[in-house]
Amino acid sequence: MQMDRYWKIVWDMIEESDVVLEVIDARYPSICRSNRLEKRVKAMEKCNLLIAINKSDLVPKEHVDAWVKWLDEHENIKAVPISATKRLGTSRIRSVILKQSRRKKANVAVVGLPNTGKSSIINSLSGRKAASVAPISGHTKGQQKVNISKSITMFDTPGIIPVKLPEQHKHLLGVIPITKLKDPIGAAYTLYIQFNKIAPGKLAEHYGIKDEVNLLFENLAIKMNKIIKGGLPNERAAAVQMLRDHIRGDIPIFEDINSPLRMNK
Ligand SMILES: Nc1nc2c(ncn2[C@@H]2O[C@H](COP(=O)(O)OP(=O)(O)OP(=O)(O)O)[C@@H](O)[C@H]2O)c(=O)[nH]1
Ligand SMILES: [Mg+2]
Repeated sequence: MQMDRYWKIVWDMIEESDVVLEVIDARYPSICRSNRLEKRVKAMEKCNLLIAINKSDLVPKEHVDAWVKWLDEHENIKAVPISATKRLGTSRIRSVILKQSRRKKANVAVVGLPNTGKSSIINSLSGRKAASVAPISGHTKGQQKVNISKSITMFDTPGIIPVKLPEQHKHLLGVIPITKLKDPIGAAYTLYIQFNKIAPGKLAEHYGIKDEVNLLFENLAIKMNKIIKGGLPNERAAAVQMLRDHIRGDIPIFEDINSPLRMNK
Protein backbone atom coordinates (compact mmCIF):
# COMPACT_ATOMS: atom_id res chain seq x y z
CA MET A 1 0.00 0.00 0.00
CA GLN A 2 1.14 3.53 -0.79
CA MET A 3 2.07 5.74 2.18
CA ASP A 4 -0.38 8.45 1.12
CA ARG A 5 -3.26 6.04 0.90
CA TYR A 6 -2.37 4.56 4.26
CA TRP A 7 -2.27 7.91 6.03
CA LYS A 8 -5.57 8.94 4.41
CA ILE A 9 -7.22 5.80 5.84
CA VAL A 10 -5.71 6.53 9.26
CA TRP A 11 -6.59 10.25 9.34
CA ASP A 12 -10.17 9.59 8.17
CA MET A 13 -10.56 6.95 10.81
CA ILE A 14 -9.14 9.11 13.57
CA GLU A 15 -11.69 11.81 12.79
CA GLU A 16 -14.39 9.30 13.78
CA SER A 17 -12.52 7.97 16.83
CA ASP A 18 -12.62 8.76 20.52
CA VAL A 19 -9.42 6.89 21.28
CA VAL A 20 -6.40 6.02 19.14
CA LEU A 21 -4.74 2.86 20.39
CA GLU A 22 -1.13 2.86 19.22
CA VAL A 23 0.20 -0.69 19.47
CA ILE A 24 3.92 -1.10 20.15
CA ASP A 25 6.18 -4.11 20.74
CA ALA A 26 7.23 -4.37 24.40
CA ARG A 27 10.71 -5.50 23.34
CA TYR A 28 11.49 -2.30 21.39
CA PRO A 29 9.17 0.53 22.49
CA SER A 30 11.37 3.40 21.28
CA ILE A 31 11.46 2.33 17.64
CA CYS A 32 7.78 1.44 17.28
CA ARG A 33 6.22 4.81 17.97
CA SER A 34 5.01 7.12 15.23
CA ASN A 35 5.81 10.75 15.84
CA ARG A 36 3.51 11.83 13.02
CA LEU A 37 0.55 9.95 14.42
CA GLU A 38 1.10 10.97 18.03
CA LYS A 39 1.47 14.67 17.19
CA ARG A 40 -1.74 14.70 15.22
CA VAL A 41 -3.74 12.89 17.89
CA LYS A 42 -2.38 15.06 20.69
CA ALA A 43 -3.53 18.15 18.78
CA MET A 44 -7.07 16.81 18.53
CA GLU A 45 -9.69 17.84 21.01
CA LYS A 46 -12.11 14.98 20.77
CA CYS A 47 -9.65 12.13 20.56
CA ASN A 48 -7.17 10.70 23.08
CA LEU A 49 -4.00 8.72 22.56
CA LEU A 50 -3.44 5.45 24.40
CA ILE A 51 -0.40 3.20 23.91
CA ALA A 52 -0.76 -0.58 24.19
CA ILE A 53 2.62 -2.12 25.07
CA ASN A 54 1.88 -5.50 23.52
CA LYS A 55 3.84 -8.80 23.66
CA SER A 56 4.62 -7.98 27.28
CA ASP A 57 4.81 -11.74 27.88
CA LEU A 58 8.21 -11.59 26.13
CA VAL A 59 9.87 -9.23 28.62
CA PRO A 60 10.19 -8.95 32.42
CA LYS A 61 7.42 -7.06 34.17
CA GLU A 62 9.86 -4.41 35.51
CA HIS A 63 10.83 -3.54 31.95
CA VAL A 64 7.24 -2.82 30.88
CA ASP A 65 6.45 -0.99 34.10
CA ALA A 66 9.49 1.24 33.56
CA TRP A 67 8.25 2.19 30.07
CA VAL A 68 4.74 2.94 31.37
CA LYS A 69 6.24 5.23 34.01
CA TRP A 70 8.60 6.90 31.53
CA LEU A 71 5.81 7.63 29.03
CA ASP A 72 3.66 9.09 31.78
CA GLU A 73 6.38 11.22 33.34
CA HIS A 74 8.19 12.42 30.21
CA GLU A 75 5.47 12.63 27.62
CA ASN A 76 2.24 12.61 29.57
CA ILE A 77 1.03 9.61 27.57
CA LYS A 78 -1.07 6.88 29.11
CA ALA A 79 0.24 3.39 28.34
CA VAL A 80 -1.09 -0.04 29.27
CA PRO A 81 0.88 -3.31 29.15
CA ILE A 82 -0.88 -6.16 27.42
CA SER A 83 -0.25 -9.61 26.04
CA ALA A 84 -2.80 -10.36 23.36
CA THR A 85 -1.81 -14.00 23.01
CA LYS A 86 -1.66 -14.70 26.76
CA ARG A 87 -4.72 -12.53 27.36
CA LEU A 88 -3.05 -10.43 30.03
CA GLY A 89 -4.15 -6.86 30.63
CA THR A 90 -7.29 -7.16 28.52
CA SER A 91 -9.84 -6.07 31.15
CA ARG A 92 -7.54 -3.22 32.17
CA ILE A 93 -7.25 -1.95 28.63
CA ARG A 94 -11.02 -2.04 28.22
CA SER A 95 -11.56 0.08 31.30
CA VAL A 96 -8.79 2.53 30.37
CA ILE A 97 -10.30 2.94 26.89
CA LEU A 98 -13.63 3.87 28.42
CA LYS A 99 -11.93 6.33 30.78
CA GLN A 100 -10.01 7.93 27.91
CA SER A 101 -13.13 8.28 25.79
CA ARG A 102 -15.18 11.43 26.09
CA ARG A 103 -18.33 9.58 25.12
CA LYS A 104 -19.95 6.60 26.78
CA LYS A 105 -19.46 4.67 23.58
CA ALA A 106 -15.89 4.54 22.31
CA ASN A 107 -14.74 4.22 18.73
CA VAL A 108 -11.15 3.02 18.86
CA ALA A 109 -8.70 3.21 15.96
CA VAL A 110 -6.03 0.53 16.36
CA VAL A 111 -2.82 1.58 14.64
CA GLY A 112 0.86 0.64 14.66
CA LEU A 113 3.69 -0.92 12.69
CA PRO A 114 3.19 -4.28 10.97
CA ASN A 115 3.34 -7.34 13.20
CA THR A 116 2.96 -5.49 16.52
CA GLY A 117 -0.22 -7.44 17.25
CA LYS A 118 -3.06 -5.04 16.36
CA SER A 119 -5.37 -7.77 15.06
CA SER A 120 -4.42 -10.07 17.95
CA ILE A 121 -5.40 -7.40 20.50
CA ILE A 122 -8.78 -6.94 18.81
CA ASN A 123 -9.34 -10.69 18.93
CA SER A 124 -8.35 -11.05 22.56
CA LEU A 125 -10.65 -8.17 23.52
CA SER A 126 -13.57 -9.43 21.49
CA GLY A 127 -13.08 -13.03 22.64
CA ARG A 128 -13.31 -14.38 19.12
CA LYS A 129 -11.31 -14.48 15.92
CA ALA A 130 -12.82 -11.34 14.47
CA ALA A 131 -9.61 -10.09 12.87
CA SER A 132 -7.17 -12.18 10.89
CA VAL A 133 -3.73 -12.75 12.47
CA ALA A 134 -0.44 -14.05 11.03
CA PRO A 135 3.26 -14.11 11.92
CA ILE A 136 3.80 -12.35 8.61
CA SER A 137 3.91 -8.58 8.55
CA GLY A 138 1.51 -6.76 6.25
CA HIS A 139 -1.15 -9.36 6.95
CA THR A 140 -4.13 -7.06 7.45
CA LYS A 141 -4.92 -5.42 4.12
CA GLY A 142 -7.84 -3.08 4.65
CA GLN A 143 -9.66 -1.45 7.49
CA GLN A 144 -12.01 -3.66 9.52
CA LYS A 145 -14.66 -2.78 12.09
CA VAL A 146 -15.15 -5.08 15.09
CA ASN A 147 -17.66 -4.66 17.91
CA ILE A 148 -15.89 -5.50 21.17
CA SER A 149 -18.81 -4.82 23.50
CA LYS A 150 -21.87 -2.60 23.69
CA SER A 151 -19.62 0.32 24.48
CA ILE A 152 -16.45 -0.33 22.44
CA THR A 153 -16.02 -0.58 18.67
CA MET A 154 -12.55 -1.10 17.26
CA PHE A 155 -11.15 -0.45 13.81
CA ASP A 156 -8.29 -2.68 12.71
CA THR A 157 -5.84 -1.18 10.24
CA PRO A 158 -2.98 -2.50 8.14
CA GLY A 159 0.49 -1.79 9.50
CA ILE A 160 2.82 0.06 7.20
CA ILE A 161 6.60 0.38 7.26
CA PRO A 162 7.62 4.06 7.48
CA VAL A 163 10.04 5.14 4.75
CA LYS A 164 12.46 6.40 7.38
CA LEU A 165 12.58 3.22 9.48
CA PRO A 166 16.27 2.19 9.46
CA GLU A 167 17.15 -1.21 7.99
CA GLN A 168 18.39 -2.62 11.29
CA HIS A 169 15.17 -1.66 13.05
CA LYS A 170 13.12 -3.36 10.34
CA HIS A 171 14.83 -6.62 11.22
CA LEU A 172 14.41 -6.13 14.96
CA LEU A 173 10.70 -5.60 14.44
CA GLY A 174 10.38 -8.36 11.85
CA VAL A 175 8.40 -6.11 9.53
CA ILE A 176 9.75 -7.70 6.34
CA PRO A 177 8.32 -11.18 5.77
CA ILE A 178 11.17 -13.73 5.74
CA THR A 179 10.04 -15.12 2.39
CA LYS A 180 10.46 -11.68 0.86
CA LEU A 181 14.05 -11.24 2.05
CA LYS A 182 16.49 -11.42 -0.86
CA ASP A 183 19.43 -11.94 1.47
CA PRO A 184 18.37 -13.74 4.68
CA ILE A 185 21.99 -14.18 5.79
CA GLY A 186 22.53 -10.41 5.50
CA ALA A 187 19.30 -9.75 7.43
CA ALA A 188 20.23 -12.23 10.17
CA TYR A 189 23.71 -10.73 10.37
CA THR A 190 22.25 -7.23 10.79
CA LEU A 191 20.00 -8.60 13.52
CA TYR A 192 22.97 -10.25 15.24
CA ILE A 193 24.88 -6.93 15.25
CA GLN A 194 21.85 -5.18 16.76
CA PHE A 195 21.44 -7.88 19.38
CA ASN A 196 25.08 -7.62 20.33
CA LYS A 197 24.73 -3.86 20.74
CA ILE A 198 21.74 -4.29 23.02
CA ALA A 199 23.01 -7.31 24.98
CA PRO A 200 26.56 -8.38 24.05
CA GLY A 201 27.02 -12.14 23.71
CA LYS A 202 23.39 -12.92 24.52
CA LEU A 203 22.46 -14.38 21.14
CA ALA A 204 25.39 -16.82 21.19
CA GLU A 205 24.52 -17.73 24.76
CA HIS A 206 20.89 -18.33 23.75
CA TYR A 207 21.93 -20.85 21.09
CA GLY A 208 24.82 -22.29 23.09
CA ILE A 209 27.50 -21.37 20.53
CA LYS A 210 30.74 -19.41 20.67
CA ASP A 211 30.31 -15.71 19.90
CA GLU A 212 32.50 -15.63 16.77
CA VAL A 213 31.28 -13.16 14.20
CA ASN A 214 33.05 -14.79 11.24
CA LEU A 215 31.76 -18.24 12.08
CA LEU A 216 28.31 -17.23 13.32
CA PHE A 217 26.18 -19.00 10.71
CA GLU A 218 28.52 -21.95 10.45
CA ASN A 219 28.35 -22.46 14.21
CA LEU A 220 24.58 -21.94 14.21
CA ALA A 221 24.06 -24.42 11.36
CA ILE A 222 26.08 -27.10 13.16
CA LYS A 223 24.21 -26.46 16.41
CA MET A 224 20.84 -26.57 14.60
CA ASN A 225 21.91 -29.66 12.67
CA LYS A 226 21.32 -27.94 9.35
CA ILE A 227 23.80 -29.74 7.15
CA ILE A 228 23.82 -30.04 3.37
CA LYS A 229 25.11 -32.90 1.28
CA GLY A 230 28.82 -33.42 1.79
CA GLY A 231 28.51 -32.49 5.45
CA LEU A 232 28.76 -28.74 4.94
CA PRO A 233 26.84 -26.43 7.30
CA ASN A 234 23.78 -24.87 5.64
CA GLU A 235 24.35 -21.26 6.66
CA ARG A 236 21.33 -19.92 4.82
CA ALA A 237 18.98 -22.35 6.58
CA ALA A 238 20.52 -21.39 9.93
CA ALA A 239 20.02 -17.69 9.19
CA VAL A 240 16.37 -18.26 8.23
CA GLN A 241 15.80 -20.29 11.40
CA MET A 242 17.32 -17.52 13.53
CA LEU A 243 15.02 -14.94 11.89
CA ARG A 244 12.02 -17.23 12.48
CA ASP A 245 12.93 -17.78 16.13
CA HIS A 246 13.17 -14.04 16.55
CA ILE A 247 9.76 -13.35 14.95
CA ARG A 248 8.21 -16.00 17.16
CA GLY A 249 9.64 -14.17 20.17
CA ASP A 250 11.90 -17.05 21.20
CA ILE A 251 15.07 -14.98 21.58
CA PRO A 252 15.01 -13.16 24.94
CA ILE A 253 16.63 -9.88 23.90
CA PHE A 254 14.99 -6.48 24.36
CA GLU A 255 16.09 -2.86 24.43
CA ASP A 256 17.29 -1.26 27.63
CA ILE A 257 15.22 1.75 28.66
CA ASN A 258 18.42 3.43 29.86
CA SER A 259 19.97 3.29 26.38
CA PRO A 260 17.03 3.34 23.98
CA LEU A 261 17.56 2.45 20.33
CA ARG A 262 16.03 5.75 19.25
CA MET A 263 16.73 8.86 21.28
CA ASN A 264 14.67 11.48 19.48
CA LYS A 265 11.30 10.83 18.09
N1 LIG B 1 4.36 -13.42 22.15
C1 LIG B 1 3.36 -12.68 21.67
N2 LIG B 1 3.08 -12.71 20.35
C2 LIG B 1 2.07 -11.93 19.91
C3 LIG B 1 1.29 -11.12 20.77
N3 LIG B 1 0.36 -10.47 20.03
C4 LIG B 1 0.55 -10.87 18.74
N4 LIG B 1 1.57 -11.75 18.68
C5 LIG B 1 2.06 -12.43 17.46
O1 LIG B 1 2.56 -11.46 16.55
C6 LIG B 1 2.26 -11.81 15.20
C7 LIG B 1 1.54 -10.67 14.50
O2 LIG B 1 0.24 -10.52 15.04
P1 LIG B 1 -0.93 -9.74 14.28
O3 LIG B 1 -2.05 -9.57 15.26
O4 LIG B 1 -1.23 -10.35 12.96
O5 LIG B 1 -0.20 -8.33 14.06
P2 LIG B 1 -0.73 -7.04 13.26
O6 LIG B 1 -0.19 -5.84 13.98
O7 LIG B 1 -2.21 -7.11 13.09
O8 LIG B 1 0.05 -7.21 11.87
P3 LIG B 1 -0.30 -6.57 10.42
O9 LIG B 1 -1.73 -6.88 10.11
O10 LIG B 1 0.67 -7.27 9.54
O11 LIG B 1 -0.01 -5.11 10.51
C8 LIG B 1 1.44 -13.12 15.27
O12 LIG B 1 2.31 -14.21 15.08
C9 LIG B 1 0.90 -13.09 16.69
O13 LIG B 1 0.64 -14.39 17.20
C10 LIG B 1 1.60 -11.14 22.18
O14 LIG B 1 1.00 -10.47 23.03
N5 LIG B 1 2.65 -11.94 22.55
MG1 LIG C 1 -3.30 -7.18 11.38
